[in-house]
Amino acid sequence: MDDFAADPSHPRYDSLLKRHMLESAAQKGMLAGSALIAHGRGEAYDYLIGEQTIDTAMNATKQALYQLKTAKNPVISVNGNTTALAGEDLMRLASHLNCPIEVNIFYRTPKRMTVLLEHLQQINQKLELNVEILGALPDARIPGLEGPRAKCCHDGIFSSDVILVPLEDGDRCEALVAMGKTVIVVDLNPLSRSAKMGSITIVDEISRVAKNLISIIENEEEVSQLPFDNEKNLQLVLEHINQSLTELTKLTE
Ligand code: PTJ
Repeated sequence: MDDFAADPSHPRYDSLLKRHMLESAAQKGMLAGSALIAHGRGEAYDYLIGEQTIDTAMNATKQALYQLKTAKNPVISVNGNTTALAGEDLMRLASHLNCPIEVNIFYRTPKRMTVLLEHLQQINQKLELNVEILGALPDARIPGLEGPRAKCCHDGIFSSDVILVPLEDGDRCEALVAMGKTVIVVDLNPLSRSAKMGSITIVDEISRVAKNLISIIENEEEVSQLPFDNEKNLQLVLEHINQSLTELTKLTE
């Protein structure tokens, strides 16, 4: 990758690579000013989770995939950080699901929208995909939200019954749930408003989630609907963090 100097044998290689991907995306104008702060918060939670997909996150991932596969109008909503870290895999996922991907950002500027839309279009060409990329011409609004963050596309987010919204803001997540949608959140912070508001919350790092979804689909692994309680799911994540911290405390005694 361009000027990335870290060696794959470095123990923190994955983390350094993600930071570099975000730095490159920032230079291209894809990211919000606070994108790296948001990533840092995610990294802190990931450290506590053990930088791995824990069982309850994999279970939520499979339930999410079941919902996406059986939806009438599924859609994948992406922001700056998500596009930078998992753009290619989410485009592959959209292609498998035959659904649109919509650029929908919190800190909306025409310049960022253009750069993000172009970036996804380049992925379409590079991977020879034909994914419908929405967001350039918003023609609907999410009810209950003020300002530019309410903007969306009628044929994408507005009409969707199941929506995958990684790293989403709590207010918008709440507004999407109020529209009656099944809202699939990806957020490393199990205590965030979005995590609590979502119908299914995958507490895992977005690039790992995207890779897991692709691997389940490409290995033709069956996913079936099982009873899913999001509060219980978040409780299990907190118990995992608690357990990890208890074990770490023992090590320092
Ligand atoms: O591109 P925009 O304008 O839509 O802006 C995107 C950000 C992420 C900057 C914006 O939505 C924002 O400020 O988000 P918050 O409110 O900081 O929330 C981001 C949440 O995502 C936090 O709870 C983080 O813990 C979590 N998070 C950060 N990086 C990751 C993550 N979750 C999963 N994978 C990550 N890589």
